[in-house]
Amino acid sequence: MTTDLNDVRNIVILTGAGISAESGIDTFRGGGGLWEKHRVEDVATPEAFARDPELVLCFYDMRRAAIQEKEPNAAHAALARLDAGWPGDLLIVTQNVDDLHERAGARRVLHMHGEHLNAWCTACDVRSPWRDSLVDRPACPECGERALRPDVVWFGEMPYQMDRIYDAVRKADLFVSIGTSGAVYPAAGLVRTARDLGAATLELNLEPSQGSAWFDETRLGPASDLVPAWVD
Ligand code: BV8
Repeated sequence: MTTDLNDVRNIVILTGAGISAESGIDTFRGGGGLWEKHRVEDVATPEAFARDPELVLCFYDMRRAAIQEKEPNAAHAALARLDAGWPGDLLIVTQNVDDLHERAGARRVLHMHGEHLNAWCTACDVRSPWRDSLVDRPACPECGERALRPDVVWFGEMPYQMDRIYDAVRKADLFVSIGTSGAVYPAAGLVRTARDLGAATLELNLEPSQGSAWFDETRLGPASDLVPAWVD
């Protein structure tokens, strides 16, 4: 199977925390990662939110504030260039909840784990753009209820727009994974679906991921080197 851009028409690109690492945003697993400072079950599950909303809201307040100080890096910019000029189908399926793909200029982006810069009202079910703190339980701009939570997909919750993701994977000639450990499902299973349906598969990562065996080709290194070299 060829992973050469000259030979393909429809592309799905899965990104993870590693593509934002060089922008200064902590990854989850690995030296000093987010999950090393906080146990997943303490901050990224509905049970944790019910048990200790203040801890969870503080955890997300800290990350929401941090991403607003960060800038996209050369990997985000290269994907935005590819998106802007690609004549075929292209979908960037990101597990990331930051907005660096969009701020780099990418348009065809799908946040399967939600977005930090939205708040979700559990009273009226409306999602609103949100850049401030949630820990003081501000009122929902839509209904006025103090029922806002981060608009992110926690463990045990269904990722967003899975039907649209699988449609894109079914049509893909090429599936590229960038900066993800392959630890979290169903995102980590997408490469196997793509491969089973005949797509070529390429992994660009700092180190081999848990799913490396499923890729036709793995290139190791920082995303800010690998992605521009692949795109340009
Ligand atoms: C669900 C919240 C079902 C937002 C996150 C099998 C099938 C289905 C589900 C499961 C399954 N087995 C287990 C499950 C349950 C669970 C799961 O996968 N658990 C794991 C831990 C075993 N999955 C779920 O709960 C999912 N929901 O399945 O629902 C369902 C069905 C019906 C009805 C209802 C429900 C929900 C998963 C989403 C969880 N939310 N985040 C937030 O806080 O951010 S997951 C979290 O991990 C982030 O979203 C993150 O995106 C994701 C994956 O992490 P990575 O992005 O890969 O980051 P990581 O640090 O791990 O790795 C970074 C990589 O980058 C490394 O490889 C590193 O080498 C590399 N790197 C570092 N620097 C660079 C670099 N690469 C390049 N350049 C660099 N400079």
